Amino acid sequence: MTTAPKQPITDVASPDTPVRKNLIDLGDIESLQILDTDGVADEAFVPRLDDEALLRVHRAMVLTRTLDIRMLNMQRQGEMGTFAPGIGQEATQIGQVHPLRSRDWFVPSYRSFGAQLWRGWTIEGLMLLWDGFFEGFEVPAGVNDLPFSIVIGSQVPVATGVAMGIRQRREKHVVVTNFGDGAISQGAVNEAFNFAAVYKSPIVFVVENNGYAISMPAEKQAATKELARRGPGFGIPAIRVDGNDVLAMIVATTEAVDRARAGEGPTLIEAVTYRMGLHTTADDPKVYRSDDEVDTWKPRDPITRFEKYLIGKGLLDENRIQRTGEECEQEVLNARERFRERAVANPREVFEYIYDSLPPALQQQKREYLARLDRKGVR
Ligand SMILES: Cc1ncc(C[n+]2csc(CCOP(=O)(O)OP(=O)(O)O)c2C)c(N)n1
Ligand SMILES: [Mg+2]
Repeated sequence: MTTAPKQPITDVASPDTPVRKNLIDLGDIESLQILDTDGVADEAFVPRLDDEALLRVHRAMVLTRTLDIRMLNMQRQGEMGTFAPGIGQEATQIGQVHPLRSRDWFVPSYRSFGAQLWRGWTIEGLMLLWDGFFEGFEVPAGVNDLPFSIVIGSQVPVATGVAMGIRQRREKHVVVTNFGDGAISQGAVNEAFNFAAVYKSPIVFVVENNGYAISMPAEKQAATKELARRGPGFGIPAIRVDGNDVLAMIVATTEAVDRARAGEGPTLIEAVTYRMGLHTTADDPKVYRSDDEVDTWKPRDPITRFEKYLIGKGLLDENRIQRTGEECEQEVLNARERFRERAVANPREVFEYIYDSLPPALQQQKREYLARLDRKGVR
């Protein structure tokens, strides 16, 4: 599929090994890396983006991380519900939606802040959503995305159905859907692969191999280390991409989206990345992985790596990096104010919206609950 010659990418199991020296023999599976850990690009493969577009990608990654960190603080202070941080996966996130047009479809899993922000979801909307307000699920005007799914892999057959519909209606839209190294074990995901391939559906499957499904390491999840290998068995061309290299993600996704739009069917992109932080705010990864392991991934941080590249091109310097960080922080804080204005819970609503008429047992619970609120003086 890609016209680029094969590029080695680092073996996931040995992240401390210098990137270009650690070849993996993938046989018929192509792999792609453009930026090395020093931020030096293989210019032959760099996507054609002007300076402004490159800086926009950088800012989007910084904003994503800023939001993640701020929301973690809010959660620890009791102002946010449980959520799934994506620290370390920013390049995978921005790269996978970069080539999409507004009327294309993005059908995400729950760890997709970066991609959703790029698609136009608002920061306060995402905050509302993760704080349990249904208003946060409203899809932004102008895009065709679906809200994320927390039921592992369940969004993948839905996304495939959307893509099959697009083809049946002879539309030119494309679907990108993402899911994890754990989700790829789900039967429904594999059924979706088969449907997509047989019906040549315009869909790009992005499996974000971040090393873990909660505490389950990827090497215990699947006997095949390279998840991209799942593609060819279904008749789906696949590529293994360095998911911490935003340029490689953009190139791979652009080619896959172009193929889909041209009627050539699905592609599977394995984005090899690492979840630097918690699975969710309810998780403590220290119980199942060492700090040393996490440290080995720090030199591959997708943001600092891209910054090194942009500094080398003369587009960024330390001052500008600092300014971008401060601007993103301010943007998130402003959104937090708007979130606070809207995040006013009405505890009397908890029995609404699910049943048209409540079953007797729930009617009883509702009466008891409302009486309790009355007793406590909760309005
Ligand atoms: C059907 C289903 N089973 C179990 C869970 C509990 N669960 C939540 S996240 C998760 C792990 C998913 O790992 P992966 O697919 O690698 O995605 P990641 O969280 O790493 O992004 C599990 C088992 C769930 N949400 N849905
Ligand atoms: Mg995972």
